[in-house]
Amino acid sequence: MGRLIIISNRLPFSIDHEGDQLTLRQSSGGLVSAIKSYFESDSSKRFTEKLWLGVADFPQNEWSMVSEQLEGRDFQIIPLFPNKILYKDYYNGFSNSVLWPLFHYFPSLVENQAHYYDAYVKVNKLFADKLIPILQPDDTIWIHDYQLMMMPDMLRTERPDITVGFFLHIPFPSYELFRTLPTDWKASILRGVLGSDLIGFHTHDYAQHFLQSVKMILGVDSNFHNIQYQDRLIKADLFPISIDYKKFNTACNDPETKQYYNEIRNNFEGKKIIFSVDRLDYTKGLMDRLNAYDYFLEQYPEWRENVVFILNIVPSRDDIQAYTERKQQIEQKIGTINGKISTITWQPIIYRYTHLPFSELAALYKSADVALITPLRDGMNLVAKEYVASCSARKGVLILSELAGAANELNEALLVNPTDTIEVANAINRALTMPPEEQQHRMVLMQQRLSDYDVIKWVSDFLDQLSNVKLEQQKQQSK
Ligand code: GDG
Repeated sequence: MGRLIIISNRLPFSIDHEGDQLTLRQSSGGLVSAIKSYFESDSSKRFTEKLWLGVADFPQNEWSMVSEQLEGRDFQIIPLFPNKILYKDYYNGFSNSVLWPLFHYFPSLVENQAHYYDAYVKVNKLFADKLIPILQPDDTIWIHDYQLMMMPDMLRTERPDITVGFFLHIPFPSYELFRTLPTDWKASILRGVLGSDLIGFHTHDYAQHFLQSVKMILGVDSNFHNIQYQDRLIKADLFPISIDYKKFNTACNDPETKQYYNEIRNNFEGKKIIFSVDRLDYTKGLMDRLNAYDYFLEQYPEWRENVVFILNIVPSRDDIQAYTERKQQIEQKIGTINGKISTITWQPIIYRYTHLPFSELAALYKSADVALITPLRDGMNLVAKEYVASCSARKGVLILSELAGAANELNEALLVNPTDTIEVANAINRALTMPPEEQQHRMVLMQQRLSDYDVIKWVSDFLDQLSNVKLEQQKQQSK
């Protein structure tokens, strides 16, 4: 087996500067944790080398210092340094002001600007051009996410025989929504993805939406998950991403996490804890969640002073207007709720706008009696899975939006429509009063499922399927 090349918009680490010293900090997204866990596992030994291509968050003149710090790692880094203006139009522009809102069913936030599209094509080309000269025939290339949907075809055009997988981490919207993109753009995006041999989605619905768009826009039919396109077999299938189950399940063995846990429980002794953590994003349903909690406290006043909602919001994309406006609205709403019913000794919402260290996040997961996870749309939502894995005493209740991909697997959660204030408020009351046996029953089933299909299985499953597609293609060609 040859080399494995992972490609994502960003490299899996960022740089902290302290005086002249540079330190590397691993990024905390789901993809990075998944791939890192796989790289560290025995399963990855089937590849002779591992490489990661992505945009660097440091200037080009720091690369030699950074590369010194990377020595001894089990994978090589290939950094890209695109021009800042071009990158902004590609990332803030096309990726996050066209594809992100459209694919999450927020068409009114889409800004179809031609220069955003042009930048998207150019940056995808930069990625492809960086890779093509160093490609070897037995490389396995795995491209990730909506920022790089055109890259597979750009590679295929230059090297028709390569092995390329593509995985979409966000929903693929229904055809009715996807078709609202300008004609050339939507066709080019689909053709771009079809440069892959295997195309992965989190859920069956996303895969079906993609196949329907391919049929309606390009006139290309599919047979179950198989597409025959330009004389090549391509598969579009589902691979629900998972988590490092063991890491979350055993996190509380770490002394620092244990200490945080004890502090949290002592601080809120006698009170139930509801917890949520999300990036600041309009897709996460923060405003609807706050409305539901507000309504819950009105409808069930017996819970006042007996429950606390720890709401952690992680800064994100704060140079896009749609994000900054929402931050103000959310903080205003939190202030209104706290101002309305706090007492001298109790505050209904503990709000923080920060990125938590892992040990604190793990302690909060374990302390929470209820996790309230109510995105308006979410490709998967790993926080829901991490919470379930962290409840090692097999207690705790997950309230989960039915519009998150994770709802397909975590069906023992209390599933809610995140915009239905009354339903969410009632679910909070139900979760807080759920008998321990029922909590345990639901938790055990969900934990079993997650530990059976953990993140290493997810990666291996995708890569195995990718080599199977190549074998099937060879069989077809030899007929
Ligand atoms: C995409 C899709 C899909 C969050 N806050 C903190 C923190 N996190 C970590 C969580 C979790 C990850 O970030 C967020 O998980 P998401 O599922 O929301 O994933 P994203 O990477 O944002 O987004 C999403 C995912 O890809 C995977 O395919 O599920 O639907 O949008 O792992 O633990 N980690 C730390 N402190 C925080 O404050 N340490």
